[in-house]
Amino acid sequence: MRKLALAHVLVSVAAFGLAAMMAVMQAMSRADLQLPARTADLYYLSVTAHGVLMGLVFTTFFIIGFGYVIVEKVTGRIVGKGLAWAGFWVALAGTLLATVAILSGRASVLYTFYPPMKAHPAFYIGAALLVVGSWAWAIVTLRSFHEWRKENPGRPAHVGLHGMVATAWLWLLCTLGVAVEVVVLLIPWSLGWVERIDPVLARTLFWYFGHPVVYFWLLPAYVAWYALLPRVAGGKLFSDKLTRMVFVLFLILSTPVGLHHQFVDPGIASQWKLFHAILTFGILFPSMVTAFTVIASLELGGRARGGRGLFGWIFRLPWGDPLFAAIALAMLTFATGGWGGAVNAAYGMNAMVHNTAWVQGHFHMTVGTASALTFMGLTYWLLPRLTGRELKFLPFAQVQPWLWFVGMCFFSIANHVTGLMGMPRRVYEASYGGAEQAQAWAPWTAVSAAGGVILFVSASCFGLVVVGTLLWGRRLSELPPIELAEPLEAPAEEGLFDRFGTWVTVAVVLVVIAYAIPLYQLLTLPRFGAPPQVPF
Ligand code: HAS
Repeated sequence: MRKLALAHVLVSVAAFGLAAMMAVMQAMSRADLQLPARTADLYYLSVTAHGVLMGLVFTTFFIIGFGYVIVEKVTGRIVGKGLAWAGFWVALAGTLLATVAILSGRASVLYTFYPPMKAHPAFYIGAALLVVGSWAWAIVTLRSFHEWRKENPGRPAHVGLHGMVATAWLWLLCTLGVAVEVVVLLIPWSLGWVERIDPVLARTLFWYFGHPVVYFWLLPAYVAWYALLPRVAGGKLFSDKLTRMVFVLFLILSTPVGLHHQFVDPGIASQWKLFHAILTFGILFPSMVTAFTVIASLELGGRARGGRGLFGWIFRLPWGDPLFAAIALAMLTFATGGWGGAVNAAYGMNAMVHNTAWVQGHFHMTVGTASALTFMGLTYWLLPRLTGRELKFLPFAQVQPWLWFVGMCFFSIANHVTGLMGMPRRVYEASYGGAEQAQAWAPWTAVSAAGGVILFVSASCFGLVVVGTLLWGRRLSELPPIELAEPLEAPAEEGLFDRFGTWVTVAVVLVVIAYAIPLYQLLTLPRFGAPPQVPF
């Protein structure tokens, strides 16, 4: 398993490194700094590469690698290693295909690849292969869980595995949307087999996938927050039952909410947008429960370490441990970014922030920190356990999460503010044609650029520790143990939230209720479709 997990983690780190180099250029470009060779086509090539490599490659490969570690730890095996490796190579081939298409300037369609902007067919075929390869991970995870459950009837799986199983089911359910969009609509259209494409139908299928994918990014981070962090903090998991409820709520609510990305889209009845908005507020709840449960677990640890008074326990927590610091700062950042999601979800307020810099502020605090910073901290924890080498340049690993936190505060807060001031997202021309209103944004975009530079320094520290460990890490006489947190009260037997068959059925029914009629209405409208528009 170690080689399989390590292969995925290393691909994720490579994708992160390439994407981080693009990011610092973008942040400075948005501040209207006249960088050498700064052109519109290079900017959109870079934003596409950054979004795809960070949002779709770094996350997916890391989640799969971490997932195999959790599955093996709890069940004692990986059922279907051949399929797991086949999935890795298919996903890697797809990633390379799409990346070459992007870097060659023939797929500057951003990570959401909205048609009628058209990329080279290799981009869409690569994306499809990445998804198909990831399905192998989901099947291997579910098979391993199933085999373990047959041998342990009635015994509840550790919450770490429970969370990864919920993630695997969620992933299989939500990727159906993007698979249909790419294989049925985009690939034939990009090959010229069909002349026109329906942009709203493509967007609807994309966002069927596009919001639940954020919980594919978040839930493995939550697995680390619930199944590792309490033990690292020196305590126990405050509530095993609440944890299982959280993962089940994400499984059933993550997918039937995608229309909240399309509040301003034509062709979709507002009643259905409102229904998705209501369910979106439902999905705030499991994260609020997470905040409560994880903080309570940390308090148990802090007090076990001698913490006194109302907040004294916070200072007793192991802030010198890179894994702990990364996750704790990721959570703090997510507290802000997550509530920004509630603003996004509010039908009225969304009209103010949609397609503004506010949204990029939101997702750099969520996927860019809640998930990404947790994954960087986990990388420090995984490398010695997968390579048998001691973490190299530990001080850099200790300071890197703080640099990320500070840099992200600069970057994201500035983008939230300029978003509220009306600054659009995804716009290359940073002087906005000299518009007077844009002058007010300039000081904030300078703060955002400074944040981008600090983030790049942090990413460089992360890369230095990873490469240093692989090349020069001292060989350990034995592998550090993989120790999962124990709950305050261990459940004696499986309960309501362990019945995945029931909850997957509920999830599918909710998806049908939320999407069948809007899609039917869309398909029965008179639709004309759009010819391809090749950017640059
Ligand atoms: Fe979002 C747009 C709504 C969560 C990512 N989101 C995006 C986009 C991305 C994204 C990538 O309703 C842009 C897509 C694009 O390119 O157009 N989002 C939400 C809501 C939530 C949410 C309601 N988003 C996420 C997560 C993401 C993510 C998670 C990635 C991982 N989002 C939206 C909406 C839009 C949107 C609309 C469309 C906007 C538009 O119009 O374009 C919720 O799930 C958030 C719930 C979270 C909380 C916070 C709980 C706090 C916790 C930590 C507390 C811990 C502490 C511990 C304080 C309520 C769990 C500290 C203690 C110590 C001792 C350290």
